[in-house]
Amino acid sequence: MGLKGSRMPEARVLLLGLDGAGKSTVLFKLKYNESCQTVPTIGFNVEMIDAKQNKRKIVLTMWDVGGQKKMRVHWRDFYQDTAGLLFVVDCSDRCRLDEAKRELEHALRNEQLRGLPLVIFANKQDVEGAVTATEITERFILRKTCSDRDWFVQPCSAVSGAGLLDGFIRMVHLVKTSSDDNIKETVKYLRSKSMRSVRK
Ligand code: G3D
Repeated sequence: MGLKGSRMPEARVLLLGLDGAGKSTVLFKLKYNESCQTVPTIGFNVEMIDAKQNKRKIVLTMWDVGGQKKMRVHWRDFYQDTAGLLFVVDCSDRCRLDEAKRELEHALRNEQLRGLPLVIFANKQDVEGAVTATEITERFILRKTCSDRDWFVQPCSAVSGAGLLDGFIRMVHLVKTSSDDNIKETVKYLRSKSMRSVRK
């Protein structure tokens, strides 16, 4: 998606996770610093959040796609042009960790997400007995599964906001913006042109 009229470089980030993991709560807390009454996401929520990458201003367009089983088949419709993946895990729900792992692995196997940075929000850390970020790293075998990409597991509580900004900033620094790609394309084009003129 382009930002008509905006000169700021943009990166599109996909917020995925099982239903009830806390995706919408994460998104609204990050955007408005408020908790809100969420309803199951049928379709998607999208918010633009301003950020700073090094010293320049960028915009992250965050897509929160419904996590219910019937919605997961549509996740791939959102993969194109994605620059980073935020995967939210409900760490208080031990029974669904394997399901979350399976869905994450399935998404990561998609060619369109190859090599893209991944930040996992190990959410609901405020709940007693919640699985820790270290346990998520081990249970999800992330060192192996994500050996071909940058990844990070951020413990957080979307309700209190603890850890959210840290995870968000991590993503901001890992994503490539659309203008980075444009610059690379331009450099490639100029190089090929100069090579042609050298050969003449
Ligand atoms: P989803 O968008 O991934 O489907 P939601 O998930 O954001 O709708 O959150 C599902 C439920 O989990 C909500 O509670 C929400 O308040 C709760 N939740 C989200 N993040 C946290 C957290 O960090 N800690 C705790 N304790 N709860 C959280 P309800 O009761 O509205 O279903």
